[in-house]
Amino acid sequence: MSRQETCRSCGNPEIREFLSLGKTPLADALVPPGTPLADEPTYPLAVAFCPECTLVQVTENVPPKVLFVDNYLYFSSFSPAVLEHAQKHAENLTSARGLGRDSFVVEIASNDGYLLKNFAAAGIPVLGIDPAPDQAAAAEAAGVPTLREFFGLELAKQLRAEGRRADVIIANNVMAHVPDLNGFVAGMRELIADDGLITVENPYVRDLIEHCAFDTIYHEHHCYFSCTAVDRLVRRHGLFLNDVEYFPWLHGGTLRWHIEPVERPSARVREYLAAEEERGMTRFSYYEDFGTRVEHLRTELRSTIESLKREGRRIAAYGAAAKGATLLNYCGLGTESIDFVVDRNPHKHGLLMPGSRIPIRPVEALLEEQPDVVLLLAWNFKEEIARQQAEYCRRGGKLLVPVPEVREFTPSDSGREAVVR
Ligand code: JHZ
Repeated sequence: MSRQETCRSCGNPEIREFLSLGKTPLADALVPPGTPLADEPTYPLAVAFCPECTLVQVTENVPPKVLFVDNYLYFSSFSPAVLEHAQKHAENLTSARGLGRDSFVVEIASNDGYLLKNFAAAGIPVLGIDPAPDQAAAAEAAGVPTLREFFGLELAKQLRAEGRRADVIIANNVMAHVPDLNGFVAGMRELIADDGLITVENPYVRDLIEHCAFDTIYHEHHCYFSCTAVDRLVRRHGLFLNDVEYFPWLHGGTLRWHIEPVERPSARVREYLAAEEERGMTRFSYYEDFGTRVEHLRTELRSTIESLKREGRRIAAYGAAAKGATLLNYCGLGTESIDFVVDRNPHKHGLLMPGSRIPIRPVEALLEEQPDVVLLLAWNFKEEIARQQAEYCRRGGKLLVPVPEVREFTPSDSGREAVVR
């Protein structure tokens, strides 16, 4: 556990803090019942902006083993929408890059093999890299050879010394998760073939700020990226940001960056970089009032929950998500207002949400108990959950989304936030 005094990307000692969410437990560290409170450590959770390279970052470092080996129950395969997104990505890469039996595709943080299994099924050689033991075992069972390691320069050098260079490296929701950002990118440069392609996905910091998605901030997420921050980061390692795709529905707004050892930026990348400058995202003032907006959202959510409780309503929540832990802890919501949380992932059942200690149950509990209101902690999957919970809603149940504002969500809602460019 240590405080980050300098920028994780460019080393600037003058990073400027703009948000503090107080001290929170680790968002994915679900708690076995009966655990004494003293055994659940909390850590300061604050966010800063680097005026040099524009990177937004948390200011505390929790050791990666504590985050991703000891306390990690996230399995990528529990969302059909994520699986479909991964399958399309594999198909597009296979045809765009002409991948075949002589190619080599590496995924960093390959989790349970949700993505690489598509290449493997097409006979394309793959290697997953993931330190989380249960997820790696699930990947192996799905036909995805997996190295149970953290990725960085050292591992990349080792693979290269064995004569392995990747035609494609995929890094989805992992570049934000590494404390040593430069070591991670240097590792990708080491491993990628000179004519290879790296694709990196992460939630877009613009959506985080503009949609007030403060709950996506937790210790696992060391960084929150813009195109400008990615561009400056990868250049330092002889890599170039050449294209970008936007998925507004994925995790509240996700960018996929295309990064290569040669510089050939698309018109789209240039537009994104110019738009970020124009919007002010490269300056501190863009982030300055975020803390106040987050406080307003907390007040709004607390007063909605309090008035529902005054009316005698029973409230449950959907999604034992990491972001749910941030939301519940920051808003001070616990078992006095929320009876239980449901989740599809059986590894989470029987455990308690960190800090708030709300019990986690299978999704079927919603129809068994028919609470009046379900707070969608996994609001990023609201359409999918609403479709799946049509019967609960038909019986009069209400779905409540907390972000970007507190409101009821009905299955007929398109629910998709406008694409802000
Ligand atoms: P979900 C994850 O964050 C983890 P989390 C990670 N740290 C990351 O970077 C971000 O995503 C981007 C369940 N579920 O994905 C599954 C259902 O029960 O929003 C999960 O436990 N039924 C790598 O943890 C939880 O909800 C469903 O129908 O905040 C959702 O977690 C669906 C779709 C999901 O993220």
